[in-house]
Amino acid sequence: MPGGTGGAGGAARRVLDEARIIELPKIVDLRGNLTVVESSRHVPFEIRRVYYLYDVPAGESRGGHAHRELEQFLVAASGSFDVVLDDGSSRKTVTLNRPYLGLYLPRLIWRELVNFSSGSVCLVLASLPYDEADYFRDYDEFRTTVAR
Ligand code: T46
Repeated sequence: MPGGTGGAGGAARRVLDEARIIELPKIVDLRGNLTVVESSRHVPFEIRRVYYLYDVPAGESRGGHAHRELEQFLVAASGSFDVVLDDGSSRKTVTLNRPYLGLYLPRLIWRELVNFSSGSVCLVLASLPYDEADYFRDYDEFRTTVAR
């Protein structure tokens, strides 16, 4: 991710604050625990797509982009990783390491996933089908757009 400014608040700051941890139901059982996610109930959008990242080699990162409309919910279904978030003026890092805690990401947040532990799995619930046109893959373009 390019160098950030950690700058002042304003509207862009509030976008970053919308990114938050949501605790999911955890049904404890001697046979093993169970966590459930229902569309528009436990996450604040209708789930239209599910994908997952796994077998991430040590030292590799994922993401490095933002979305125009897509909302997502990230869960460390196994292991752990860090999510570096940037709304164009502020930056924060969230560690995911519990399968019952997910990170809600609204639109217009630049994200990078780093520090994957061995064997980790990142489960992603998404509000829209895959669409390459929804991506900002250039940080300067993203920053210019959100500054408007
Ligand atoms: C995000 C992080 C956590 C598809 O064909 N369908 C899909 O649903 C997705 C997500 C990707 N792809 C293809 C597009 C690329 O050719 O898979 C390839 C890798 O995609 P990408 O570079 O976007 O993968 P990541 O892991 O860098 O990013 C993905 C999501 O795109 C992104 O929204 O937040 O996971």
